[in-house]
Amino acid sequence: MTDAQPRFARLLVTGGAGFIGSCFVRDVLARKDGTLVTVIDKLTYAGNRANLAPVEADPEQAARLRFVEGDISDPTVVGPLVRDVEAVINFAAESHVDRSILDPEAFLRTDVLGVHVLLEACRSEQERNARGERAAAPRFLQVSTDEVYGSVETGESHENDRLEPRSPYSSAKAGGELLARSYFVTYGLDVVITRGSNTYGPYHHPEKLIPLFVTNAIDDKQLPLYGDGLQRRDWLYVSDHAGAIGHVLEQGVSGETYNVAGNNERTNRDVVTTLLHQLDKPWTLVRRVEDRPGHDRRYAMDSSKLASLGWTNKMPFETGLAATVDWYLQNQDWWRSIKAGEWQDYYERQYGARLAGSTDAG
Ligand code: NAD
Ligand code: TDX
Repeated sequence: MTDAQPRFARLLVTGGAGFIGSCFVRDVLARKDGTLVTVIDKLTYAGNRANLAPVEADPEQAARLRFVEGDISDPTVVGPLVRDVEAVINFAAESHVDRSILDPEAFLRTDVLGVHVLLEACRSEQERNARGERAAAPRFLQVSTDEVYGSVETGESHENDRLEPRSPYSSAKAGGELLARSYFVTYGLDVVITRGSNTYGPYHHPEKLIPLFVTNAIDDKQLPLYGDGLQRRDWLYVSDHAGAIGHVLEQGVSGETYNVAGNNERTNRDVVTTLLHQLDKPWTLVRRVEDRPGHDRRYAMDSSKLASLGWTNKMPFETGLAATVDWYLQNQDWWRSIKAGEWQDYYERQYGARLAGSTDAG
């Protein structure tokens, strides 16, 4: 045990077998401060028990992790789990914009209705607390995204800006966080919300830009760049994102929303140039393909509110990208097994016609 005791000793982490959720779980358990973590994860195509392997390899950490395979939209599973914890951190989501364009319904089920089920379970616990049946009401942290602001052509989004989501994914995420906020306003539930920017790092599912391009490039496969590739994203290393969420969990003011920026704004072309350089692969792998419909041109957020809470990111982009590229080179079993199975159908549906009609990317 360390000296600094965390505010919450028992956590329910939803989506803890996904990319950012598993990083949060690995980092919290590695603190070795006695925190107990229950993960609920549906193990969709994006969930992977192997993401928690480092925890399960350490008996002390493994003893403090309980894994439940289940759906956050199922109140019979969620209710008893929330009863046992002091805080709920909701990472669980359908998270890929392109899949939301192909098939939006799953996004509404998990990213909106699933949030509702979790909030209702927290509200029941708040009522138990009011009856003296538990020591405190649970805190609920909703992990949201910069995409709820929509495309930001200039300047930076602030927490009170209007939400203008433009894809089924970001609209569902906006719905989920607005619902969470309404439970603070209406029922006085202890709710905090984070809006993170584009996250990258180890264990990132290969459907997303950086891991898709790194793993395709390792195999000398084509890299499908949408449109002119001059869209801009602000890149945040995964352990910085998970750390910021932990900081807001501990320090965030109830009812407040916090932007988590990366402060590493790059065009997609810049990102691809850097990762190809790190892999020593040629630009000729890159193909210009038909753009994503409704493609947001740029995201950028101001995160001085989070800074004033005492949080700063640690990882510079080029260092983080080099560590990420190295991780994909060293962990080929991890991504090659994902790229078998369901992946093949998805890849054909998303990229088959696009690559067939692709042109030189300049
Ligand atoms: P991910 O797709 O890698 O992981 C999502 C996890 O949720 C998976 O393990 C999946 O099995 C699980 N899940 C999906 N539906 C579920 C359900 N109904 N019940 C239980 N578990 C379910 O996503 P990620 O990139 O780790 O994102 C985590 C969260 O962070 C999401 O809420 C996402 O919207 C948000 N976010 C992501 C980014 C990013 O760049 N990746 C940036 C900002 C915010
Ligand atoms: O094949 C591709 N080609 C391409 O040009 C893919 C997959 C992406 N892109 C472009 C689209 C975007 O401009 O790269 C950029 C990044 O795309 P994604 O990795 O799909 O991320 P994005 O759409 O920006 O959303 C991400 O950040 C915010 C996460 O997937 C979301 O979960 C998070 O909320």
